Amino acid sequence: MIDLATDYLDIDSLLSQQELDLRSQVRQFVDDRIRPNINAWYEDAVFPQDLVKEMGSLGLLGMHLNGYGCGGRSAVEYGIAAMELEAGDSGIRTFVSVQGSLAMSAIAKFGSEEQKRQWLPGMAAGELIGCFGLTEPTAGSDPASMVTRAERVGHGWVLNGAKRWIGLASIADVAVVWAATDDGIRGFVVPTDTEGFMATPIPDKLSMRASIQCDITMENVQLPATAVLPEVTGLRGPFSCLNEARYGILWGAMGAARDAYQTVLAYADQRTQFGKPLAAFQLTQQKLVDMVLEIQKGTLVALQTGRLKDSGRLRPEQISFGKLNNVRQAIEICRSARTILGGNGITLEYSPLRHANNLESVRTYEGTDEIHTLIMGRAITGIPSFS
Ligand code: TGC
Repeated sequence: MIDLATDYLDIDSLLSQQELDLRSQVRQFVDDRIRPNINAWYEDAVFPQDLVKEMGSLGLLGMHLNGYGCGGRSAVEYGIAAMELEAGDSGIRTFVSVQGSLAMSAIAKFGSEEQKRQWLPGMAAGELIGCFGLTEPTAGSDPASMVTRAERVGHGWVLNGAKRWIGLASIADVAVVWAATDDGIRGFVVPTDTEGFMATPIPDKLSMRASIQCDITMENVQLPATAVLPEVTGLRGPFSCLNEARYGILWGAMGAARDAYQTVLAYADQRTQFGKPLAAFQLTQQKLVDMVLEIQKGTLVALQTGRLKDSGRLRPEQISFGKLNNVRQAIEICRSARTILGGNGITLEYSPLRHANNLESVRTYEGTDEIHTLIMGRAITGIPSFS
């Protein structure tokens, strides 16, 4: 019999045995390796780099890509993994997204055979770390206004510019950097030890503390002709990679929400006030029910989005639906969960406020709430409001 507290609509019955097995495997990894340590990593602002190879061994890096040591998993399987990882912490899921959906997918989609052979197997194994440089100090929602430039010099290229909020850049071996050229925006595969390339972690974050986000500066970074991603010109390149990352996020956010809900469901059962458990109060039950409604709806949105993706029918505008809805609802769920915890909810002992703080980054990167609203508005009305 299904447990209504954990799976009210029996969504598990929509998953295959292979999908359920993968979920169990990633959930076990999160229970064993992330949950016991996450509070210390968050408090100390540490990204657990020693987990990278373990995640590679589990097949979590570039898991939805084919060949070159990648997992060849379905979009739904990738989403399920993102959900379990983000139930642990958004910072860990972010690493998997940046590595697999951004850096690796850019090389897999648009790279030369030589670039794929050079980078993808090591990145899939977690032996090499990648990052993805699109956002700039003055170009966030509007990447078309980027000022980073690549000039052809002799047989190669010279890169100059700056990027900001670039996940994992200070520990990355390779950066996929998008730059304006005379022919339009192009992607470049840049080994991070190239002279003139520098990545500096952004300090004092109140969100995503168990992860690393960096400023990058590039001063006369000299690259060979073979550094350019040959198969794409224009913003379609980075946007195609953002589609992949946004897709993972709409699953991941529901993982964070689920963890917050489960935390306070247990707490409300144990914690007694006015002579009865918090769970017996009507106001608490309303909060818990609202969480179940939104987690179940959001999970169905994620699953349907994944099934569309696996059948080759998913449109970017449909990804915006899930990214906007699921992250927005997840933040509300985590904040509501915090209120059930009372004062205890402001400590790291309980996960909801950590998740809510992380989700502030998640709602901002890969397209803000506002951008996804306007993408949907354009899809519905046919009228672009940002140009
Ligand atoms: P527009 O100029 O009309 O289109 C440019 C070209 O791109 C194509 N395109 C897409 N292709 C694939 N997927 C999508 N989702 C696409 N969206 C647009 C489009 O067809 C066109 O192609 P072509 O061949 O005709 O030139 O641009 P737009 O008007 O469609 O887009 C406007 C807007 C606001 C939606 C877009 O600029 C946008 O999405 N802005 C948000 C950017 C964003 O999400 N930035 C966050 C990046 S996160 C990051 O950099 C950090 S990485 C994470 C980490 O390191 O932690």
